[in-house]
Amino acid sequence: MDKEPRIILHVDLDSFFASVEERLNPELAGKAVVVCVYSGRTGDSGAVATSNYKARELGIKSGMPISAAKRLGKDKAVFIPTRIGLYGEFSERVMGIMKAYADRFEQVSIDEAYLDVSDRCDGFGEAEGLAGEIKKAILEGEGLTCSVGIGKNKLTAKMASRLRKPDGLTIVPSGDFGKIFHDMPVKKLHGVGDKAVEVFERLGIRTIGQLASFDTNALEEFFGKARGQLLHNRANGMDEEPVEESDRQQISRLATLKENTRDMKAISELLERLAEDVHRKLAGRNLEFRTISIITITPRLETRTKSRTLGQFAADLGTIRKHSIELMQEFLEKNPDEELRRCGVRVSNFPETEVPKEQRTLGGFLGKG
Ligand code: TTP
Ligand code: MG
Repeated sequence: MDKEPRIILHVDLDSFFASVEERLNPELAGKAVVVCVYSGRTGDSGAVATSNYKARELGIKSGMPISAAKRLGKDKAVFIPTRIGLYGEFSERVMGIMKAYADRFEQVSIDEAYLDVSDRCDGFGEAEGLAGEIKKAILEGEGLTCSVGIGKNKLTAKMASRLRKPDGLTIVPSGDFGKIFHDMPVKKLHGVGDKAVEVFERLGIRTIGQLASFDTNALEEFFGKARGQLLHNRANGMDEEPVEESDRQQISRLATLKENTRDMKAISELLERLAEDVHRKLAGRNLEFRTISIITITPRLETRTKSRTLGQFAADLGTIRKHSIELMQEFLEKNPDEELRRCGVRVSNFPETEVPKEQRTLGGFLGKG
């Protein structure tokens, strides 16, 4: 089946925590600002959550120990502690603004989201205009700038948004992925982590272009069939992941793991509990479902969903349990560098739900999630 061409936007707020602080405190204007997670009792233990672009010029970056950042920013930068609740409120309002511009909307972390605008835009030119409107609405509404990437899939849009920051707007026309990203280090390919990079180094793969033209069979040998194929596709700019709506009619339960982990035993214990909770709610409302999803949240609060649509309606606990565990195994296999902080189970696609027309056009992607 031919798939409809898609137009996807990826929106990412610029130096988010620092920008909120600047927005609320005019005294910070023009200064290098570093927002810190102070972890211990001693003065400077902890890490930098983010820094504004002025502080980045001094070499201060996310994840750096506060003590190291203070050496670089001595007398030049302002150091402030995080106020997570506040950023959450800004995030919710910004997501609300963006959502209004999308046919399908998926929030991926506290400051980024994917918008599928294929139905409302006729071509990338129109999408560029829409992106300009979104940037203006966020700036006027909340006083924050963002960077937008436009591409034919989530992968391209995400990588495009990073090309020009802050306050950028970048289109990667269909067919240009190779041209634009060919010479970039392979670690810049979204979804490639440190472990994969180690293997690539041994194979002599340094750039995205080299990975794109590397023998697929050899990749499959080193990474397993699914992951090898995925890496090959992604290096060639291919990605069919749908923009997953997060607010369809659904029943879901999320919980936090005892510690950040990718240990399937610990994760499945939690999934079993969540599956039972979801099943109880489902039975309470006397509903059947056709789509089952797992939700994964990394220590950095990146949220992803993996879904599967069944051939027929189901309502039993065994089905929820089986598919959520299988989906999780697939997720961990495809993301060998990710640990989980939280995870969740969700059922949706109930019989009485009118499936909106635009979701039906996604039929070809459902189930692959
Ligand atoms: P990012 O979008 O990765 O970073 P950013 O918005 O600060 O900067 P950029 O302009 O490059 O997008 O992350 C969003 C927020 O998440 C960031 O403002 C603070 C928080 N965060 C951490 O707390 N720790 C981290 O290591 C990172 C990368 C982000
Ligand atoms: Mg950001």
